[in-house]
Amino acid sequence: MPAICHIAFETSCQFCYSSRFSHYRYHIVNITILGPGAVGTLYAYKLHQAGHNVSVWGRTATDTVTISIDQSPEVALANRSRCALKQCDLLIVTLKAWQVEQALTPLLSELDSDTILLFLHNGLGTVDRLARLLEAHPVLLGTTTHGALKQSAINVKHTGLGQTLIGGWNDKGRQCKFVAEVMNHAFAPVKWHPEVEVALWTKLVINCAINPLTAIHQCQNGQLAASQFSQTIYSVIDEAVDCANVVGISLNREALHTTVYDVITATAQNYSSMHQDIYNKRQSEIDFISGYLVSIAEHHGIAIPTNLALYNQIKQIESSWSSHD
Ligand code: KPL
Repeated sequence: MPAICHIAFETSCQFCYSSRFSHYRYHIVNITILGPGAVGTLYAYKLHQAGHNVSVWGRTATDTVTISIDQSPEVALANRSRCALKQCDLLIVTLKAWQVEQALTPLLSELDSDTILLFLHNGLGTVDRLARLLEAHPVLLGTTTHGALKQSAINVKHTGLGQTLIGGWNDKGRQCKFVAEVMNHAFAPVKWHPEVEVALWTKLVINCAINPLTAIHQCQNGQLAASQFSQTIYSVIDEAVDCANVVGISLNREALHTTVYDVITATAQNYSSMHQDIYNKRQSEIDFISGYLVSIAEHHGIAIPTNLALYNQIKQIESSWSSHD
């Protein structure tokens, strides 16, 4: 049983996660990172440095993996340890959105129902697909603006200091505000967002505007500031706001236009994650970015021609690899 439960029983609280925090802060927390890519490795390293008991669940079949950030010393973490999984208080899912369902489903039966799950990836829709399987767990969603680049199998470069916002997806998750403090202690700033869906939708709109265009035009984010893209970017945002409204998320169009252009400027030298995926002929997260809007639009009978066209273009590029390679 995870350590968090012992703490709860010691304090005889009634399934109230938040009241555990004052005790939790002084305990080592068992954390597993599912998907130790660039962002996952960054968190694994920082949480380990802060004294938590961190393991990873990666693709390699080795019992341990060695990681390092920038020039810092290497650390070895347990990998694919079923024992660590059973003891896990917090499972942070940093896989690509399209990998989540397949990778997480077989692991869920190994977890204690008190294990907190935090989903930290681009795009939306993964948790909806797993909703029934997740209902016993406290579930959190998050978004981060940290920049990270995997330089080798073991080293990750922290390319840009960002912030992480997390919040509850279900009632049990909404009682887990203390997780933001645990994580903030390890890798500040991590903030609790009482309406995390709004933050995730904002990030979704940024990704819908930047990612497919940079992948299709094979350019850095900053090149989207050119006037030739402005009409498309404005339409992407307007259509996304219509989709958000129909599912009860209120977004401000004007504020989003400013935010998208701010991100284009702040990340001008970056190649978006979708650009990198398409460039390297890897499956992109399009189904959970523009594709998420497309599914909402279809369900509610809304026309989103610009997002649909970008979605189809990326899908076409992806399908051309299997037919020609
Ligand atoms: O999240 C990103 C991504 O590349 O996926 C942005 C914000 C567009 C930064 O590149």
